[in-house]
Amino acid sequence: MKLSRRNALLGGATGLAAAGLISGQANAQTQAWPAHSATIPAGPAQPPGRGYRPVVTPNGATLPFRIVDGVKVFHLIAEEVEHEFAPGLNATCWGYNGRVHGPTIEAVEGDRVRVYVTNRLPAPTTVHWHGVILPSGMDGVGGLSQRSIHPGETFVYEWTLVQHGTFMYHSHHDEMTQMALGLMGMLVVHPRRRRGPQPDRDFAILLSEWYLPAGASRPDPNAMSDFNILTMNARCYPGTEPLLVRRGERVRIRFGNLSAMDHHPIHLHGYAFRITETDGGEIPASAQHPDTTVLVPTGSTRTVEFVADNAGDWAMHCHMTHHVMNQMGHGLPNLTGVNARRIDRAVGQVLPTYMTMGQDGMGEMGRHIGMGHMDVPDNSLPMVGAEGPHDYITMGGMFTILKVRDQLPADGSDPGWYDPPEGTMARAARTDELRRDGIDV
Ligand SMILES: [Cu+2]
Repeated sequence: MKLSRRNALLGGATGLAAAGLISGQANAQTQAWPAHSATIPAGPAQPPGRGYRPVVTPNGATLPFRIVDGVKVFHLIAEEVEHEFAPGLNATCWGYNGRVHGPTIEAVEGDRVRVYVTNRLPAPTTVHWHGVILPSGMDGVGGLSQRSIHPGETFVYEWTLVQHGTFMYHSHHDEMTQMALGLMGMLVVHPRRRRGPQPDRDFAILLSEWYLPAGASRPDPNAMSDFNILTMNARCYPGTEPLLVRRGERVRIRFGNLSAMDHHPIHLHGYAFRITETDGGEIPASAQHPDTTVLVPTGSTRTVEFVADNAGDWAMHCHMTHHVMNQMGHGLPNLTGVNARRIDRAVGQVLPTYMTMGQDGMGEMGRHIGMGHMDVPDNSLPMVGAEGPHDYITMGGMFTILKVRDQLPADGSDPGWYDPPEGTMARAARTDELRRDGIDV
């Protein structure tokens, strides 16, 4: 079994070369590709986690599998799912196995995988394995590589993983609708042979965007620009789970982006990381570069690594400021700088709770809503944030927190907020300091 699979792999690569598909300039680079996939040891299928550090999908899950005659067998069920984006904001979405997004599929290079896909949606669907090298007929593009899976049907996909890295899966039938409703997930393939230092923490985060008008119960797939729910693993802040790391640990974060229309520059505070791979493969060490923001184009994955030697609560978020807002009404008039005292008084006579907002920006919006000063529709989230340890956090959407601590609770629970050591936190300046340093306020 082991041998024949390996032979099949070798045969496949040789066949490609013989057919002239891998030819052209015989430089080191082009030669390296077929050679690489041809030398993958097709080892025995191992139980989950054996031989690799399992990926953690914050707010998500990993798809279980069973091993049948050396093949890893998975079962995805496409179905309607009641999904919570954050406490107070729910919608009827489409997902897999009761989750939005679907659970992360995890396997090892050289594994033979068989994925059953059952369609419990009211519409036909398919599953495409994004970035994965496989036979054309397993590629999951509705109409092109297969006929679509009708409601009630179960299809089977099967291939051998000839690469390692970070990939994704998603519907490739009526893409605009089905991906906007949530039909996507991450697919992680670990190298068969250990390459470089193993990460102590390995996270997978899938970025996506939705349009859910305040009070609506289903995302609107027809939106083209006005996305108002920006998510990491289908959750928006304050619904995103923090990433917990012990100080000194080596951290890998795999970002995927299957947003309809947007790329996301994800910025991490407190660190410089190296961008180590894309869904096309590993970036050679000589070409990796340090950065603090990684642009994750839609339809791509980017993996970053760093050693978490800087304790603290570190923001990690999309740097597009409209992507760290929740349910922003983009059609609002600009009220910045407006004196609303007179209008507040006039409207207040007929609507006692009325208060004009936005003259000084949006930062206070979430807090006012939280305090009940402002009526919002049921099932809606304020534009911004949540109470933080020191003040209100004025970001929502594609925002989460990396919590690096010397010690973490043994049960994996949230360690709470970071307590900065004496003398290491910004504070109000004292008069004697201002005088000493010649600052005239
Ligand atoms: Cu963004």
